[in-house]
Amino acid sequence: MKKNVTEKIIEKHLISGQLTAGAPIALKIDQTLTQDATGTMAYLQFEAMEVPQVKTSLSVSYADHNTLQTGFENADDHLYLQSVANKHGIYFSRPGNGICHQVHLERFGVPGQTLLGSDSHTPTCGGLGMLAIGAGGLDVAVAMAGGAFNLTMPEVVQVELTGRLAPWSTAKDVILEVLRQLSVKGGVGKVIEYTGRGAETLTVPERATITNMGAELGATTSVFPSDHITRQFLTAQGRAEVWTEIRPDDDATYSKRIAIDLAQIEPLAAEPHSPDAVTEVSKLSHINVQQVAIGSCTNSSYSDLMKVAAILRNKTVHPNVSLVISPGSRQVLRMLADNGALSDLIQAGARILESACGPCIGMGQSPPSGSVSVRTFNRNFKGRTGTSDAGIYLVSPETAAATALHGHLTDPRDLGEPINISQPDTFLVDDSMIISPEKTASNIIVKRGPNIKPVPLKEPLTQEISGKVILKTGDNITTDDIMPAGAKVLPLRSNIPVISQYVFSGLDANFVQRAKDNNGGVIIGGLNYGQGSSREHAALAPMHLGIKVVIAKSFARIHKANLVNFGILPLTFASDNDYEETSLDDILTINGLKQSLLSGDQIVAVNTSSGKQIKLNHDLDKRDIGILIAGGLLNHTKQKI
Ligand code: MIC
Ligand code: SF4
Repeated sequence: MKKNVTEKIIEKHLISGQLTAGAPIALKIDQTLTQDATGTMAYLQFEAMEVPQVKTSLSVSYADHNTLQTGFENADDHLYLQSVANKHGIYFSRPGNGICHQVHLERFGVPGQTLLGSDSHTPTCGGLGMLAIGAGGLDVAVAMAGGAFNLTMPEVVQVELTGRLAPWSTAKDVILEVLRQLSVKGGVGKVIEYTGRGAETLTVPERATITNMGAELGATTSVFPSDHITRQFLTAQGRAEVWTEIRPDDDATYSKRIAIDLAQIEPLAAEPHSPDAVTEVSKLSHINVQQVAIGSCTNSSYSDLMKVAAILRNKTVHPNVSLVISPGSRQVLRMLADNGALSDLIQAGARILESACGPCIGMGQSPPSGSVSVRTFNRNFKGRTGTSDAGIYLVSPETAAATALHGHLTDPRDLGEPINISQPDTFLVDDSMIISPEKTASNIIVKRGPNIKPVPLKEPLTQEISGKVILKTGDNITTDDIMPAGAKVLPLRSNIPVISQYVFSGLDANFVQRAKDNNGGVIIGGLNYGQGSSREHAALAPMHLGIKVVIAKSFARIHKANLVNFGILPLTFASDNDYEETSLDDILTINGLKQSLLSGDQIVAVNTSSGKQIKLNHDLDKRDIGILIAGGLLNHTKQKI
């Protein structure tokens, strides 16, 4: 059979199942990554499995999100992460070394291997020809313990690239175009595979920008072939030996084909408040801008920032704009420092932040009230910056730099002569901020600060579930809505009882009180419920508040898996009418639930307020049902042992 890149990698890692879209499959995981905001929970769960050393070929723990120390919590978490990594055979990338996805691309990614990361932008390494998937921390913990990763065999969509990008058009504009065409739910259940002669004109960091932001399509992952461009990049990183060629067979088949002529791509922007609200930058020049933020795992490579430096050289940032720049890695920052580009940025008035996620996750640099912030990041969900009435536009580094100079959204083509930055023959390689684990680790003491609390467990599923509807939402609810991040809440990631007090706080300030008054309850959601991040806190914290079931029109992949992992039932409405007719404060009762799940019978909820019956569906497989009945994956694993 002719195979595409995705099928080739999956086939090599298949533990069970078949390459038929929609079927449950289990994959062997070669590498894992975690970051500090999801890592503490992942390692607490890994410790509970009592496996002395990780069983992957490589596991790396990064500290990149929680880098503002306004209290002891983040610093304590970093000590925990460093010591637990040291004990269990995990590399630790110290704070300041860079954003997990950028560093992993530079230093660890291997074409043809699988990578599971507790962060939704793990697909960044798809730019190297890896099958790189984002998941909840518990799934990553299981993979570190040697377990398989279970998922639904995705459909593979081909995006065939032809032509070459015009001057001032960028890889960011390519993924924004794909988002415009497919929307934030268009990738659910799919892998987006890029092919064609156009792909060969893109460098690995450009490809990584595209695969990174494929997360915003809701896709399982995105992938490019591994070719001579991949080999050049790995050689320049001093890692030529890990390169292998992986290309789709001629006549490989795909479930759908999208054709994009790179030459037709214009500078684009995602308007507030969704990454798929895409329009041409040239139509937005009337919008005045108060903040520009350049960086994040999408757009902070060496060439991205070199272009920004070249645009800003010998100029000054517009007086009404605050420009902040967070380089993606210490490698990038040092190279800019060594060749003088950092000086150009500083001279122009850029505020240089450390190599970390920073403003992208609301760790500082919230924009002013009612302002416009233009960012090179991947998410512009309302309130994610920490300023709920700010409008965020997502653009390329070139558009961001042009905008910083002019004070209004600016098409970079207005800058005139294009800038050419060639890929370096060698990157500056310095792994001294990556700590290798001890070989004899049994006597290492894991440091646990007072904010680090055990992972709560749930009771097994009961035959009957009954609860009040305590929230009804619209479509595309994000995990930022469910479990906000930002400088205030992120330090609480290791303490579920405390962080639970913030569930839905940006959307409905009374939600937590209603959950407490009603002993939990039911959440009603629209389409694509739980889009965005991989944070399992968006399931764990509602579980702690007693939420038993979420009934939505449809779910985002990672969030649905997290709900199952923590014993919350993800059910869907058989008819959209029932969504319309279910209201806040209705009492819903599902009888014979366990029985229906096991037998495959229709699940029916009775709305005791109206007397109406509501037919509910699910696409849970046997394993998911076993996990839900046990009250979550931790209970399920314990029972098995
Ligand atoms: C994000 O971009 O939202 C995050 C913060 O990186 C999350 C992970 C988290 O919430 O810790 C993600 O994308 O998975
Ligand atoms: Fe960090 Fe932002 Fe990337 Fe998430 S999207 S990993 S917060 S840089």
